[in-house]
Amino acid sequence: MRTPDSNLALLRALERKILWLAAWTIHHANHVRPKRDGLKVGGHQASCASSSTLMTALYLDVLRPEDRVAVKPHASPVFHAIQYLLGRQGRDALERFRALGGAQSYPSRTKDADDVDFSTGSVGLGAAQTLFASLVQDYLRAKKWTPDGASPGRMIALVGDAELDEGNVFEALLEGWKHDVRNLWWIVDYNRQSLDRVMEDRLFQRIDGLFEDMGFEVSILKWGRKLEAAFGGPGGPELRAWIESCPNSLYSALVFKGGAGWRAHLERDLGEHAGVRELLAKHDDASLHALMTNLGGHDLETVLDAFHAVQDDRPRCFLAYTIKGHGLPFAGHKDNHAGLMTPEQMEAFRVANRIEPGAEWEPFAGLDLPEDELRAFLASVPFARPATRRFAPPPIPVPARLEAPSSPEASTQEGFGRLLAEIARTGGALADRIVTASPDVTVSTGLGGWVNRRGIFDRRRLADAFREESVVSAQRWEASPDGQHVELGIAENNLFLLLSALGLAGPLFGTRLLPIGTLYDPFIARGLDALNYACYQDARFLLVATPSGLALAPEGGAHQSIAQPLIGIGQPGLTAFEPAYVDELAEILRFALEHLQADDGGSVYLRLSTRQLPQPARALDDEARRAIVAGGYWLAPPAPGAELALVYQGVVAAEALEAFARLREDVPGAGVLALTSADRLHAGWRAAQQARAAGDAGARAPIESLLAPLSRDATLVSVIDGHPATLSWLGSVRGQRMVSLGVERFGQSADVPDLFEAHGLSADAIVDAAARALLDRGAAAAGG
Ligand SMILES: Cc1ncc(C[n+]2csc(CCOP(=O)(O)OP(=O)(O)O)c2C)c(N)n1
Ligand SMILES: [Mg+2]
Repeated sequence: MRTPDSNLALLRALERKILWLAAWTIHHANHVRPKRDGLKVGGHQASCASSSTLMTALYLDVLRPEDRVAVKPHASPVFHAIQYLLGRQGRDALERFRALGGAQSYPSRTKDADDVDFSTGSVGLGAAQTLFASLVQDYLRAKKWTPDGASPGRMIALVGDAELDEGNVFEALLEGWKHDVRNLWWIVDYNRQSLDRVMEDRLFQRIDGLFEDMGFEVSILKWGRKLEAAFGGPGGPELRAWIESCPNSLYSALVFKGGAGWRAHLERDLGEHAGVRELLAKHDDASLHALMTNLGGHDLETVLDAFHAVQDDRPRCFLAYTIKGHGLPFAGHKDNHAGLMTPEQMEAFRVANRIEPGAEWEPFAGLDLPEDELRAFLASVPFARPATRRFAPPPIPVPARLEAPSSPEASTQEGFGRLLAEIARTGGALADRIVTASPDVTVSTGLGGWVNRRGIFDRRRLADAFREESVVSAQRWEASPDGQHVELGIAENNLFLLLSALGLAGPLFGTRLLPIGTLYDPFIARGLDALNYACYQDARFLLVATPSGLALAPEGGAHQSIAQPLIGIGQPGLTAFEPAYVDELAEILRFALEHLQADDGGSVYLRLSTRQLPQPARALDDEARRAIVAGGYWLAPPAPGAELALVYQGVVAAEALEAFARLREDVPGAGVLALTSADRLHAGWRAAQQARAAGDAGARAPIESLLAPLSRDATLVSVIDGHPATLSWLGSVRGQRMVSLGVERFGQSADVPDLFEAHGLSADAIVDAAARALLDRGAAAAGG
């Protein structure tokens, strides 16, 4: 449906206002608000200017409440300006742009008070996020988990052209094609400038072809109405040929120079054409400049027509030609990315907008339309219709115990597979709302049993050809809209972005999902920024990383993860566990499924292993279960005042226990501390310190209680199949001597005994380390 002409005038006025407010917000933060640290506050006036027409069209005419948008990071002030006009953002937040509690530098779901659908900031991720959100919407619709009759929202990314340099964008596009995603719009703000430079001229052909190959319908918004009209008039064909062949860098330079620059070039290159001379004579410098910069992405009608022309749910790419800094003094200048208007330039811009001094924040100052008309229009825009845009569905109940068939020897990976298969078998709401995903490592990470029961998700129904042909296989891979496993190609970025979208299904679409993603532990590093992004948005998911560490042995050094436990500690929004035994895992998995759903919860990372360990024959009581979730317990309790404790996390339990058996005679009273989560214990320790600092003298952390039975000058020997710094902080809890064993250099192909010996994780190495520490301490005591 075309936008009525009566609305166009209002939209044009508001478009100007939005650019003003965005530029003023940045200016105010940099030049008006008092500063304390001498740092430039920043903000991107040029990036805002190139997006302001596109965003005006979207938010004030095209979007419906069910649509979801990832706004180009550097257009954050434009977004906030629009929200301000719609009455959804306070002036105070704009005045505090980039200050504590104010509007964020880049749109943030969790930190901004207005209605951000997807956080952006790390370029490329927001775009890919919309693609996976559309897959999640399809998943929910296939299961009829969206409200009856509700039309699907469009998942829209407004991206800078340089975002298309990020590899994760292409990984996502290919995956989106495989999953036949729908209702996805990517709008490229094609200003042909990145941070450092002006782009290659022929790039758009690549972009165009690429999107078409990936199943997108591409609309190129190249020329505005004025230019189109000029092309049809005298000198039009020559002008068109000239501008079509004008290199991006020259075009940008002339945009910066303005009317006189255009005239000089056009006279020199096309002056022999009478039509062109006639055309030039019709325009003064200002109007010639306006004509030559009338690109599609700055022409409101062109943009609106393109958006409104879409009648189907095919994925769309709009390549909107724009000018970085359009309408501002540094338009087109190659160095404008971080450029700020000077106070003098801002003053001239204020005058040009007919805004009185002191009225800079007034929503309607300087507009030549009646304020009540503007207000009435803003109140009536479709996007502003009262509607829930952030849902809070109730939690899915998690049973008090998760159980699975046990065996005397097992790996945590097997245990995970069995627990999940058991949930699948039992059924019920919990089983129905779990959705799993894996980047081509479904079976090798233990999800085979789950997939056999719950099937693969696909919008179409696809038979398993191997099964139909009676080829024997343990795996059943039928795909259908009922399936609950999303099989991805090998791209860890995609896994994390899908988990992020699945983990936002509750707030975005009103139906809670419990996403579980599996991958090999070392390859967390491949998608780390996307994982960080998912956590930053407070998406909730369970990450199961297996196998891990040297213990995956023959696969070799590039597969043996080392630093991942430190990621587990260091990553906000993600709680890391590394259990050794399946009964611990069962309790942790139960906790995780609740933690994903708790208001003050978060995502969970389980570092699991393929190494089989003898399982303890024990029944865990409530206290033991609580301790496992809190992060640790004494597997062999120390005598009061003991001089030595062995501390382990994960699969090195076997080596720690063997070392303990050998040390026990010489060091009676020593204990073995089993840790399931250095991350939880560390967080608890910091929280207790902070609580005490805040006056709660009785605050005590679980790790402080755990270490309390030991002598003050006891020695702790820790061991982990990962970086030793994961546990080395334990020595500071009570000021005890600490020896931390772990992995500090790359491994290689070998078996577990050889690797553990080479890296000092064997029982021998643990005994040696303990003996040496005790000797050193004795010597120090004798000397002192
Ligand atoms: C992953 C990542 N790398 C680098 C940056 C720093 N950076 C911010 S914007 C930008 C260039 C953006 O250019 P473009 O996407 O074309 O945006 P626009 O021209 O619209 O400002 C870069 C390199 C970032 N934000 N994220
Ligand atoms: Mg750009």
